[in-house]
Amino acid sequence: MNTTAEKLSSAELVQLEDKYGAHNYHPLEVVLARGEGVHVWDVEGKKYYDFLSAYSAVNQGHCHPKIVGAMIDQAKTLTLTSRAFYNDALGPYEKFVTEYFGFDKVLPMNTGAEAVETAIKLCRKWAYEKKGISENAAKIIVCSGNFHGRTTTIVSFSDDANAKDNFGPFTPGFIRIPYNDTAALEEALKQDNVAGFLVEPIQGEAGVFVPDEEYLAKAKSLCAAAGALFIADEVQTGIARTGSLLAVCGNCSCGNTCEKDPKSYVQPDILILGKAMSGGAYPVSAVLANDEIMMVIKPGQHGSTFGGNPIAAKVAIAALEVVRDERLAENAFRLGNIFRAEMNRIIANTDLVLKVRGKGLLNAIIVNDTEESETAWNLCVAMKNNGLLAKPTHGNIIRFAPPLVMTEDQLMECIAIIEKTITEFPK
Ligand code: IF1
Repeated sequence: MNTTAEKLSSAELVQLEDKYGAHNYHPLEVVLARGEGVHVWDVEGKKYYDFLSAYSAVNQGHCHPKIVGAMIDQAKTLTLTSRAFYNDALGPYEKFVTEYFGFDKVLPMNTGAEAVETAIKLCRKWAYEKKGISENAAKIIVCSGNFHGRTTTIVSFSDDANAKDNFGPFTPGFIRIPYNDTAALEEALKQDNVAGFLVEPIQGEAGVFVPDEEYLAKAKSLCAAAGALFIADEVQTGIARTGSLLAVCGNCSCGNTCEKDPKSYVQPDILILGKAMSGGAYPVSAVLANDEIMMVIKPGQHGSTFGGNPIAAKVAIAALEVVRDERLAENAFRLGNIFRAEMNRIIANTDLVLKVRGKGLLNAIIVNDTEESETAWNLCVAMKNNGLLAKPTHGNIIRFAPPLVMTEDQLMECIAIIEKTITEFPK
């Protein structure tokens, strides 16, 4: 087989992955070859609406020309220096990103899981050196149903058997409490040696679970009172996805972590970002904190060969400028309200879907069947055939997360596809 000259079919490409790749995913059977804005095309040229956005990494739309342009320019100039030397892109990026999110310092990494690991290390070091917790005793509170990535330490505090089983021995030092439960948090914070509380402002993998309105603010104030760090994992919820720049901005869609609505903005002690930091063009993640926390890390104590490389720096600036210039938070806020209203209208006329929930353009529908059933999967296959790509999570939940550059007309077209699929779905 000539892999360069010959154009392979979708079926052949699926076979190649099956034969030569580890089977650590179960993809929907569609092989994508091109993307632009809210659309992707498969190998045979069929066009789809992308309603997953690479798990919210492609918030700015596929192949955004400004982001791709920044990447190409920098790729031709200087790609990697390592942090053994300074480079001319990192400093300007660090100034930009810290001002953008309102923190003193940033620690640049590449993937979401690495940024979560960074936050855990930072929290522990702070606890030993500033809070005076005795060596190796620090504990971090986490939530049941959490998803923070795939490293050994991160799966150590997961309660998802599939993510965790037979990957032990596990890293100790975590206390797990129910999500959206401030009484449980208050109780856990009474334990000795608590260094911090790591939380997703909306639980993604758990099925887009939006906590009560007051939850994050209450959690932050409980942490502050107990002298524990409030650590927000916004890898999935951040960068305008939920209708505000960050999910911790609450209901303010102004696009900044501003003080315009200080009632609703809950500033984390440590903020974790990834995915859409680059608009999906490049792996870029970041940990943000103020000096009294970030400065506990000294040279040689943490880092990454690629973290903060010149391409990442230029790509992230472009991607965050797109979010601001194109007012993506506001668009996600507005379209999200329309989407849920339309879903509720559809739900009123069908037994197949029980509920829609979410915030901004991070939403999910609950399919009226068991977690073990194939119904949600089959619905996704039918939507794919009708030209829209989404993926089930936890069996009976379908996540809907289109790129935030979508127009209202496009959204209405997508809603028509979803409605048609549900209406025509065999009972
Ligand atoms: C996969 C879900 C999304 C995350 C939060 C850290 C990370 C993630 C809150 C790690 C990653 C992913 C990874 C992706 C599936 C996915 C996901 F279904 F699991 F919940 F987005 F919806 N914190 N989320 O959501 O980031 O190391 O992957 O860059 O394929 O496992 P990463």
